[in-house]
Amino acid sequence: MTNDQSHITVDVLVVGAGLAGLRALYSMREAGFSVAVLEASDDLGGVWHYNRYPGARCDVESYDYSYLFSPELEQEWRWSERYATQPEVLSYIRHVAERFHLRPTIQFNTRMARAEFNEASNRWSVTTEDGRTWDAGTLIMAVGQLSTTKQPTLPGQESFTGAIYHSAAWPREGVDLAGKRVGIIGTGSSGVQMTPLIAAEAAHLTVFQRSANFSIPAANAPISAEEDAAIKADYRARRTRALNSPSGLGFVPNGASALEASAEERQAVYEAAWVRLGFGFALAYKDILLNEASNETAATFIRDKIAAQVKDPSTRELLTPRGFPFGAKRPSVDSNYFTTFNRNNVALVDIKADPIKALTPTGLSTGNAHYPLDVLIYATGFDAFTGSLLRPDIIGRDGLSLRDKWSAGPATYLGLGVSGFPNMFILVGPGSPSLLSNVILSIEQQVDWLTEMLVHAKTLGAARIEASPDAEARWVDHVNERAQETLYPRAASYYVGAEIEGKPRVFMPYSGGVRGYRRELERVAANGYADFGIPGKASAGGGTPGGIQNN
Ligand code: N01
Repeated sequence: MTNDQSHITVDVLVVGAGLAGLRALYSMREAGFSVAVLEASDDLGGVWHYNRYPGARCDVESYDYSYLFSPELEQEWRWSERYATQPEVLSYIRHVAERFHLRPTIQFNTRMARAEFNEASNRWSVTTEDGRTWDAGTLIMAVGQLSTTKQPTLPGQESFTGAIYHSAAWPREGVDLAGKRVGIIGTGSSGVQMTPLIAAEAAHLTVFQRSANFSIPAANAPISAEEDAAIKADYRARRTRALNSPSGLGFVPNGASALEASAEERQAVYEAAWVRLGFGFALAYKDILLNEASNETAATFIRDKIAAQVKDPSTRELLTPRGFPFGAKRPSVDSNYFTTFNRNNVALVDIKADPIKALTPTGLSTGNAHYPLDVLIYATGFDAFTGSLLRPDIIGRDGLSLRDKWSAGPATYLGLGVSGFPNMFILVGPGSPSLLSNVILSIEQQVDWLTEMLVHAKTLGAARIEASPDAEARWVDHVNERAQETLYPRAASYYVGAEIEGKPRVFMPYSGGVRGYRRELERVAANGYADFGIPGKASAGGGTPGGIQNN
């Protein structure tokens, strides 16, 4: 890295110091590249730095939601619970940064404003909001898929005399909610996680619900010393299972169809999955996410479970998800969410039937009622997948901006490369397993592959790596075909861009699974990365360039 303070030259510039950016920094540095990391915040951790709301917790099991690149790290780190809290995940990330000396390379409080590809030099010129410029051979966008918050502006918001927070911009010092009348808008994973804790602390809680969603119990538990030792003794095998499972979570799908089982058998299988599997419930039968009738058996089971937890009949009905298949919209994994509505200090308001009209100085008004509030919490989610990628100006070849390129929705090759944007790569971007997978495993899979491709290109002296328009078009078709085989497109979710009005409706994550995705990465590598325009011969056994295989 050459550095005159205001103009810095590196081989690789990574944007974002969350789980993806840190892993990219580690690998690129190990491969001998000079690296800088730009981080807009004053600390690392990405979403785990920002989402500090009460109850924030990982809903993938801790031993799977952790880096697998270092067996030593695996053995050293001791998770305290099956599902780690946000503070524990953040301290894990900090530990990784210290242990592998990552922190000194990160430029904190440095937000990328613009990046432009220089066709003569085959390098990116990046400008940050503080006026510095960065010259990089490779630009890696590790900005997260759920990192640009969605905060509706309600009429009268400025008149509200209480406090307003967003779940993903929670004050670091915490918020004292004792004795307060609190409102939460949003019942996705964030709203579902915070509701029980806030209900226990606040004087009164009103949850404003637009849509009910499915939720599976987390079955969280402390990890005993014996359990920790047993997992660590077999950690490699656990990782192999995860790498070969559809979503990288290690659950092996039941090979049977839900429709082949008798009603009694199904009930027993669902009961067993319900008490232990969390997300894995969706794999209790192989076709829950593929076949509507199979899905309905799972959905009915969950609806019954919800009904059994909620005493008041109208609240029960309101909390019951209907009108879309289970799992088509990301389900939550909860701890005591539904039973919280049995408390005397908790109310549920149906804002689909009675929409919010405005905030007033003292609370929130719907068409039919006024709810006095001291604190309003937006748990309204994110501009998913593309929000953070489209925030800076990114200008590729021929003056093409990424915003224009993606005006009808994101198009990528493997979720990693974008035709017209040479030497720029996206981690866990649209078109990759990303949010349909154990994201940390997907990050590592991509980073390892990308590192090898960059080393290969360097060895050959290839200065420009760019996904061909053809390969990109084929991949976009393939992503859509795989999605159409599933029930995912049957819900208005952030998977299809439904969370933001006017956002193009495109199915964004890759639903072919982490193993299928990895096979595709391997095939592209074996072909000498020809679809990325790297000259040279394919290695033996490479198969047909461009021929995407279904796995
Ligand atoms: O956001 P969401 P989230 N007026 O988009 C409602 C990850 N995550 O922050 O469904 C009123 O899921 C919206 O209603 P509707 C995880 O991937 C992980 O909860 O659009 N309501 C919905 O109820 C998750 O999926 C963990 O009708 C409005 C809610 O707000 C993702 O982050 C924990 C509204 C938004 O739900 C996002 O979760 C938490 C409006 N204008 C989150 N706009 C882990 O455990 C939106 N809503 C790792």
